[in-house]
Amino acid sequence: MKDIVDKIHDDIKSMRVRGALDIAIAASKTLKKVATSDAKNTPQLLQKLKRAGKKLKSARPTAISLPNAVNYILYIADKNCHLELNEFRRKLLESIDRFIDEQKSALDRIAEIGSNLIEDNDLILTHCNSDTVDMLIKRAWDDGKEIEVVCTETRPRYQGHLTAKELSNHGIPTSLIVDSAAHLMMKELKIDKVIVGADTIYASGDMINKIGTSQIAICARELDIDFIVASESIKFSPQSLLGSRVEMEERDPSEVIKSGKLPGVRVLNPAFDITNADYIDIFVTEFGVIPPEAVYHLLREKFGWELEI
Ligand code: RUB
Repeated sequence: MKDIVDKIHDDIKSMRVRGALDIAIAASKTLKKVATSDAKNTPQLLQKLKRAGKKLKSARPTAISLPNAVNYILYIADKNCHLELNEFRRKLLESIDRFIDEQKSALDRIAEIGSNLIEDNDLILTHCNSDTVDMLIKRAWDDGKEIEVVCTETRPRYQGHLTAKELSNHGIPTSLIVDSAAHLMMKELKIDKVIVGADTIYASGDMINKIGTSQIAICARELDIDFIVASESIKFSPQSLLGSRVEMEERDPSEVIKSGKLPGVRVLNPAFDITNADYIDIFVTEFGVIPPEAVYHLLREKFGWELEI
């Protein structure tokens, strides 16, 4: 049987588990399993956890939520490595459970705060598939807001279909458009708000999300449409305070062209892009609504521990 760490690594890499929050939670649950596995003593278990963490972090490079979750759990493990095995395990499992619960509460809090920003008759455009955005929109609907949603398909993997299905199953009037119709539809349908999720947010307020997000943000600015990012603080990059940048994932050309090639043509498949902070109106986080300029301060306040290790 395949080792659980290898299995979750493969699930994340192949996108059976996807979306920045879900991959962070999947990695956390996997480390929890490793924490309960056989070991002779604390140093041996710590070694196992570090090996597992390294493997999990290598599954996909762009969503900072993945290394943030793993690094946090390893930080707690390191801090408690003086404890004898059973006590070490107990402390660690408790911390992982608390960490996972915090992520779920963050999601809920963002939905609550975000719903208050939505007005009756708002026409919302979203791109890709973000659990955070889905939750926010569903909460607004449940709170009685009469809204409609336009989803972009999000080629090449069509995550927009997941969003459209989810929102429409919830009873929300939902339309689907091809990605290249975004500008025209934003103008003709008179979209009120664009709401997207995030994979990584830098201290500068620049934000990484699914490929195509940045051009939608530029269109939103041109048309004077609010551009809102809904994101848990787990997607903030503490290392960006020191100038570090994540690797931008480039996926297989076969996702774009079934055969993987067009004779004589190089097929490129970048999976993410960076939206400049200038095009972002607000971030909705579990700590409240903040402008891009406030990301720096939030990072210093909440992720000080990251910079100590
Ligand atoms: C998913 C994507 C999502 C963010 C936020 O990309 O870009 O917008 O991850 O999602 P992929 P969530 O499909 O390549 O993983 O709010 O669920 O964390």
